[in-house]
Amino acid sequence: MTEPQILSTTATAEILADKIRTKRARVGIVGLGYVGLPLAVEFAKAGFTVTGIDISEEKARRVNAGDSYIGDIPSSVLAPLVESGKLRATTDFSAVLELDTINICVPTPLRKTKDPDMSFIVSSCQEIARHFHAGMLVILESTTYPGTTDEVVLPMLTKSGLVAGEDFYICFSPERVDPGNPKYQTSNIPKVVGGCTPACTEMGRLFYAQALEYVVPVSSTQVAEMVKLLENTFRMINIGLVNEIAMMCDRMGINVWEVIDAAATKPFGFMPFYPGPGLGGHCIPIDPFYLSWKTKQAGIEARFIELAGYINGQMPHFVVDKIQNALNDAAKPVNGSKIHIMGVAYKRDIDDVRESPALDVMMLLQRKGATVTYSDPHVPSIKLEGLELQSTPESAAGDADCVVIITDHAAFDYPGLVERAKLIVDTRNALKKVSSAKIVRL
Ligand code: SAJ
Repeated sequence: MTEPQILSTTATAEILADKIRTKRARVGIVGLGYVGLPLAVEFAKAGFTVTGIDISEEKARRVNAGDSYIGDIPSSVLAPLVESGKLRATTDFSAVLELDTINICVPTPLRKTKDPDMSFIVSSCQEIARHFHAGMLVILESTTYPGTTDEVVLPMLTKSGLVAGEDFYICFSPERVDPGNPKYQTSNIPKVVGGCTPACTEMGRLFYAQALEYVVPVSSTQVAEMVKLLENTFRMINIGLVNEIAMMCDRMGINVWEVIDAAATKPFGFMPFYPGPGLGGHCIPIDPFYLSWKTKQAGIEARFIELAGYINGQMPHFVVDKIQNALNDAAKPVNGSKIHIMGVAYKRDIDDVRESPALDVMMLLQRKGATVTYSDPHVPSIKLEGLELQSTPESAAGDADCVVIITDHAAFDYPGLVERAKLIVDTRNALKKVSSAKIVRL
């Protein structure tokens, strides 16, 4: 692709663009989590010298020891990059003085009030601004509401008197990392990038093009910020829709799983989503509320988001009702029953319990007087209302009055479970191929 001449308009642009093209640019990644560390590795693999900056001494120590804590990055990939000097980590932000580019990959959680918690972005930008200098490219990757880059990050950098698009370059680029995805990893996921000015966008495009396979430049930071929110709001709302369909089918005695599988045979105009015990993870339940918070400021109610949030939030209660009714049919009250949960991670085959609906279901059951245990090969222990619970072997399911499949890990022995369990509530259709009176499906 012949590059537009926009980067030859100023000496600053030409110098930085040349450093990027020749891989002499010194790359900085702030935030070495499931987004930042894979990104740092990709640029180090592409030949750049990369400095990771994290507030965690432990993360910095483990990176410098070539000891990966991110599932998608084996230590066998990380260690050689560290040994060759291509990648190092530090907790000292003064490293910014020596850097040419910085990607900010810090968390953007929600507060309890469902308002955006911008504290990680603000604190990292405050540190960056203290050592910021002319000729830099700064790219925010943390998922956030449209306007954050221009309204929050930019002013913290222009305080230096430097001008965006002339003295330095600033962009937003949404992270699209899907932990554990065997097919799509950082290098081959199309990378959207939008800048505060056309020169910023082009500098961001040039930067990512050195290490990633596909780059998608867009016209502004707001477009880039909105792209991510549309992607994840789309998912959240469609999951909410299928959860509501599941509740309708339940009331009408229709097998929702059969309905979805048959609908999915439509070769166009349909995309299957599946009902479940609720919406977990650090993206899908969170990101849409960054959008609804911002639109509320603009006087627009994000009604779909609020409604989907409500429906998804109802699913743990719906599952507990199913369990209560199933036990009732066996003349057993929840109070005093032993209930064993299979899988507590927020989705299959991962170890992350953030926002996991399993925790809500277990808490609701405990409050009704049940004795709750769990098995999860990926999650050795959890904290439930302040109490630590250890994962127990699957064989414990045989002692329970009711077993509940909350997360359908591939590692589970499903035939063995059907054999030993007295009663099973299956919230994931993990036992779709098994017909047995002891199985109650969502
Ligand atoms: N879920 C359902 N029904 C579905 C799909 C998901 O109940 O049909 C539930 C899951 O069990 C989980 C939650 O929703 O509790 C979120 O699941 P997810 O599959 O969306 O997985 P995440 O949270 O890891 O989402 C990430 C996102 N990636 C990024 O934000 C970069 C999302 O955009 C991806 O589409 C998703 O991975 C993916 O496709 O795996």
